[in-house]
Amino acid sequence: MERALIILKPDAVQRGLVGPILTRLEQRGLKLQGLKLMRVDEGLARRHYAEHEGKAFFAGLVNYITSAPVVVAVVAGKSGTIEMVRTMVGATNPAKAAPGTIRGDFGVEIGRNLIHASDSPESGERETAIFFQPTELITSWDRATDSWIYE
Ligand code: IDP
Ligand code: MG
Repeated sequence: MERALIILKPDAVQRGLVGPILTRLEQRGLKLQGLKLMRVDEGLARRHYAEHEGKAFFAGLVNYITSAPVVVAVVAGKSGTIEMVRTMVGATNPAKAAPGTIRGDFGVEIGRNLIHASDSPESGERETAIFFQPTELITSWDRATDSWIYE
């Protein structure tokens, strides 16, 4: 089992792309474990993007992610889910992202690239814990049917 934290960034929410993007993830077969609309404050943004602190784009990135509401989701699936989601998301720079990917179909600016997705199982767990309380997540895995149990 693997899970990724997804953030539909302010531009995705403002442009009305929450439905189309979540649809792609759901249609692929991923299961939603958590989902909410929220505002990210500066402390949360800095914690989430700690690995990028000191980089030239860091201040702009924090500004962007805190500028308006986002939708955060946790999507889960079998081993390999993170890599699959990253492939669906596409390259960081939408201008260079392949057609058929989320960034490659909906975006053009690296500073407005629509979506965040965890890049490893470890970051999936770390980022999920930053954005969701355990009680906000549906997490029971049914070994018999190899699928999530929704309560
Ligand atoms: P990722 O989102 O594809 O994993 P990262 O390298 O982890 O890309 O960068 C995190 C986020 O920082 C990107 O999604 C994008 O919003 C922003 N970012 C990365 N590089 C640049 C840049 O060169 N200019 C502006 N923003 C950038
Ligand atoms: Mg990243």
